[in-house]
Amino acid sequence: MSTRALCSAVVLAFLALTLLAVPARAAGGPTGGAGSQYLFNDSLGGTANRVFTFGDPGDVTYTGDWDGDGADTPLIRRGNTFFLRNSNTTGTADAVFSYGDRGDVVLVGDWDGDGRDTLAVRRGGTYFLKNSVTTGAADAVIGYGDPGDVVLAGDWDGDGTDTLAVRRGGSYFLTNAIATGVADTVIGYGDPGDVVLVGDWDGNGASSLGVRRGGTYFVRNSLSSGNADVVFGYGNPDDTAFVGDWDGDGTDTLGVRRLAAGERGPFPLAVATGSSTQLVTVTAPSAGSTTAQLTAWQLGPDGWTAVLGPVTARVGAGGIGAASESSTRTPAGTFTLTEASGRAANPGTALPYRVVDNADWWVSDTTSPLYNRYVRCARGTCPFDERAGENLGLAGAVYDNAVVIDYNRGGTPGAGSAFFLHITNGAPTAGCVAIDRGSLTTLMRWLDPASAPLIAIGVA
Ligand SMILES: [Ca+2]
Ligand SMILES: [Ca+2]
Ligand SMILES: [Ca+2]
Ligand SMILES: [Ca+2]
Repeated sequence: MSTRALCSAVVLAFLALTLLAVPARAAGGPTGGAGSQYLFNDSLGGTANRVFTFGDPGDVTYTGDWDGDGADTPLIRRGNTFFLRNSNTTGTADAVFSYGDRGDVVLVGDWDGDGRDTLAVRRGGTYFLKNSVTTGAADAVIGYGDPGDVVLAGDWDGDGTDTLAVRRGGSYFLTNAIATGVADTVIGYGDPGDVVLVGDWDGNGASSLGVRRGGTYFVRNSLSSGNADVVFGYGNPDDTAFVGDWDGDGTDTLGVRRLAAGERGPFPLAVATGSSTQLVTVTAPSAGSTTAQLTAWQLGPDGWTAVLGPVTARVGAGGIGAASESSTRTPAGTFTLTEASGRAANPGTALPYRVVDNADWWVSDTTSPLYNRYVRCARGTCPFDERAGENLGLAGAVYDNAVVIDYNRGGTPGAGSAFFLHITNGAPTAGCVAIDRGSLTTLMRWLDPASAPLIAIGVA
């Protein structure tokens, strides 16, 4: 960011789903994802021209211009210890320092305009800024926005100094001073559910906004409402993606982070976490096994760590693999977790939760346009074959609480329907994942829509 480029941690959206939550990370924040492999591209569009490895696959990482040479490079965080690298090549850390407390939220920016990026720690609406990548106390303390705000860092006026913006839905409240105060500019861009990127796309020195929808990026070169100036594709829809000036030419472009060949990070199976910061893994020892292990993982200050489990899970009587309406296999793959329901009251999940009764259904009629959707209708009046529908109220205690596994939510006929993470009765399931009631309650209280939680199911 010495060239007033901005690095941003961008979050992967699952835009096929309308229940998308905006993950809380934003520009200046961590890159997200897992893997030691970085694929940087010096152009908007095209393929990566810098591919290298750094750190461990489970590390939490950032990017910035630590040495002021104009090029942004990676930084690993482990608690309150930081390991920086000054070139986009495979190698070990060039410097190590400590800042803040283990649990702090960290932002990257050039707070004093000297061409070097440094850290700020955020505690609610208060920011403790440091102007060197060295161990020591904060150089400045400011307040901005509200504790719950999504915060971006950028050089909005092109004066060489990064300042803050808060995002509330599709509106951005920008300030140009490192001082406590009110917004200088308010603009609208994109939709409230969009993943936002901050960068200097045209090299004019000032940061502006872009949004990501799947693998397509829509960037704008001015801080004003309007249509995208450039639209391009990069990487895979399940990549995390972030912004930086990898070659120091003054123009920001994109990078992605992935598992290197043979890597699976701390997880029991290789999974593309994108920019999600919560992951549930469900792994069985063989494709035919009906018993699996469930573990919950969180990307935090120490990287990806297990926060629940492993606990025993029962899976489909047909094991794990390709799911269909005519099998009892649990679908293998990685899926979002965006909503929950149950016959009982919400046990304390932040996911959208629906209390169900005998008029609540999940449609398994492969001939219905409502296939693999939730529908509410009184028994005997439903616009689908009720014999091919799962009545959520009549399903018994196993459905006292359940999280929907977003498999086949597009409703491909016959590809399988009604997959949930629910309470076990000790038996194999018809394709769901089932765990004990206490563990499910703990898991549901942990699941946070702002972390875009995923479930990865497979054989390992
Ligand atoms: Ca640099
Ligand atoms: Ca600086
Ligand atoms: Ca500025
Ligand atoms: Ca560049």
